[in-house]
Amino acid sequence: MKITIIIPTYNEAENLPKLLTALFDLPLAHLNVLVVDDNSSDGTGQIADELARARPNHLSVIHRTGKLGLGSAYIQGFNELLKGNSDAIGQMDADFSHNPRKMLELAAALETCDIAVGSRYVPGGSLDKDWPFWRKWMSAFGNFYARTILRLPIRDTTGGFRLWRRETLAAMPLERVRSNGYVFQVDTAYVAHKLGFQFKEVPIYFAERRWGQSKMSFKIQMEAALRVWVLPHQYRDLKPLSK
Ligand SMILES: Nc1nc2c(ncn2[C@@H]2O[C@H](COP(=O)(O)OP(=O)(O)O)[C@@H](O)[C@H]2O)c(=O)[nH]1
Ligand SMILES: [Mg+2]
Repeated sequence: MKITIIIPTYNEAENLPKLLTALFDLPLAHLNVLVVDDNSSDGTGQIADELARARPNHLSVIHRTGKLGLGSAYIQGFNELLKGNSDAIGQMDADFSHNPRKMLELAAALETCDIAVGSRYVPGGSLDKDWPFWRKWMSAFGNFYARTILRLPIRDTTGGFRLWRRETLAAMPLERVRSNGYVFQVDTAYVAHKLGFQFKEVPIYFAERRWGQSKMSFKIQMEAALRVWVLPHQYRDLKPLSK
């Protein structure tokens, strides 16, 4: 199975080289990475280019003009990879919140489902042990909110650690996805669910980022809170695909 992982980056110069080393050390025979960098001011894009020169067949980089958002970075990455020959397409953050070794478990889970999801909210999953109570509560509430309103069959709806079968993404109307912040994860899970695709959740420990700053903002949270109510209307025409 040829897996390509998309890593969106915005100011991840410290994290990206270490993460790529960890990923390419995994015992996965055919692993590629696509970095989508939004013209980071800390030089992440140039660092990615240098690393790509060292691994021309396994690492490629898309450079965008500025901070255009996580959702649009993934959509651009998905569209690019759907032109190629990857069997599975992954998503993960650049900041080590997602343990690269868990990609092995996601890959194993994908054998028997359409989308494997790294999950903080199934037994065995958890949030950073040093997070204050209010942060844990906000995260849990956001998940409960989206999952309940949209009747999603997964516990972790906002996480960004996933592995998709190529055919699943190819069947999705990606050009209709408008969510750009972390609600993008909810949006794509909702579309996949409405089309009848099957998920499997793999428990993960979500660690706080080791270097750099979070790009989470009040604006991104408001987008999420409101968009959850718009999605059922936006996708009211979607029906399970007959397999
Ligand atoms: N290309 C791109 N990447 C982004 C953008 N916003 C966040 N990211 C990346 O998305 C991932 C998750 O963002 P992060 O700030 O860690 O979010 P948090 O974990 O919720 O605080 C990281 O790899 C970021 O570098 C963006 O606008 N464009
Ligand atoms: Mg993070």
